[in-house]
Amino acid sequence: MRLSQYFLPVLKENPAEAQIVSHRLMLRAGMIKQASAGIYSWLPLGFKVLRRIENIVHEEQQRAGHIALLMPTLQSADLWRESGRYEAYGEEMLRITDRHGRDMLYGPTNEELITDIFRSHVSSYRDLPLTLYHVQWKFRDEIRPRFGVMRGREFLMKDGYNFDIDEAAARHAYNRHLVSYLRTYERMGLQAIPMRADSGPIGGDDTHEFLVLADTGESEVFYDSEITDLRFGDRDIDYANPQACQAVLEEFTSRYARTDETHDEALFAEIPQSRRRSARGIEVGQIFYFGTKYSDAMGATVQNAEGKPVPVHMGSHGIGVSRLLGAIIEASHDDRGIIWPEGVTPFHCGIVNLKQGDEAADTACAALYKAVVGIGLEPLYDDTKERAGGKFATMDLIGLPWRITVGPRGLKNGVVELTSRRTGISEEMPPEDAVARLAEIYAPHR
Ligand code: 5CA
Repeated sequence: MRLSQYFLPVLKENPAEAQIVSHRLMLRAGMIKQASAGIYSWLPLGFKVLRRIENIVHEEQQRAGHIALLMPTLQSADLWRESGRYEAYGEEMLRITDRHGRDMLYGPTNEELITDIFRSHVSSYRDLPLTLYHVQWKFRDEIRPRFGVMRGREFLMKDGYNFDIDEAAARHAYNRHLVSYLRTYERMGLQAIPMRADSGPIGGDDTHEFLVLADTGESEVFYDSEITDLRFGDRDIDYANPQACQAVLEEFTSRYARTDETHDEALFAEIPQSRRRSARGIEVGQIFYFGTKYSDAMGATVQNAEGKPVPVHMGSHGIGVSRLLGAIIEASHDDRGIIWPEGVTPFHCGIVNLKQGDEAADTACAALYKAVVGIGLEPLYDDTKERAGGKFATMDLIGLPWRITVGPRGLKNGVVELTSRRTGISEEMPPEDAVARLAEIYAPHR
């Protein structure tokens, strides 16, 4: 993409309404625009990152054997009356009446709708296990929407639902989700720590939240510092193997890590003092096992091997897709702007032409652009007439992890400059070497 042809409405000034750095930087980098309280338009740069995050979520869900579908945003109140949650959900549910006077709602979550799909089409244990998921907009009429996309009213969530014959199979589904979430967040350059939590209006008694540590996080958390040394890495896990998934769950949940709702002072005190931490965190996902809560209420049964009808065991599993943009920026920025991890960056590199209109520089930039596209990467080429300082400031603000700077002086010696946004280190090299380096850097992210 050439910047002169793109739509990147960056702001020079800090917007007064933004209280935390991610909100400020998303507005300044022209990624989002507030449409009304807690509801945002996604401008091209923000939309690109949102799609990258969503794609990683899809890839990792499918790797774990989960199946994508798409349910609507508007739901009938009748299903929620069956589960008993229509009244219980409270003020956060946006209730709507259609022209025929029918009660509808904008879905805050989808347990009822998915259970209805399941009971209409599945009747035998032979069709299990089954995990269905979608990535869809949700609406929760939060009393205090704030911090931009972090606590929105309309937000994008991946929500998945498992259906299993018994508790053991459902626990495997829970563990499988935990493993796939660890992989998902690490691909986005994040460390998200599973912590024992409270299940709230979703229900059930087994639940973990995934938290990214950040001073601006809304959750208070308590943990054993040893947990921050754990990495999932690129292990090749067999998701169909219950023992393998259980072992990962044990590795990542055996140390103390809890949100304030489930915090236990006595247990916490058993950790050596030097390892006790209390901090703040951003909740980027949550997994639940709730057994037969919804299948009992809504009559979702299957015939077991003996031909007897039994209620299915279920869980639900959510990832805050739009919130993740804020969480990644909170974890990865400096005073000049965002620093995107390679896995989610909107463009793979920036190309800065120091002297637009200079024939050698223009030709070299055009050739570089072609070469970067040729290896399957997306560059953002600043071909505007802006002075060099302004071009650098924009690139730093929008946070592309790599920048290639092209100027007449370097070209005389046959070199361009490759700069890392994270370290600030620049290296001179021939243009073809810079392209080869980018290919190497991005190889693990394909
Ligand atoms: N049905 C379950 C799992 S699918 C569920 O709704 N879980 S949840 O309530 O924990 O939401 C899942 C994730 O959505 C949360 O972990 C959080 O990352 C994100 N989320 C929840 N509320 C908001 C909000 N108001 N703004 C942005 N993201 C949110």
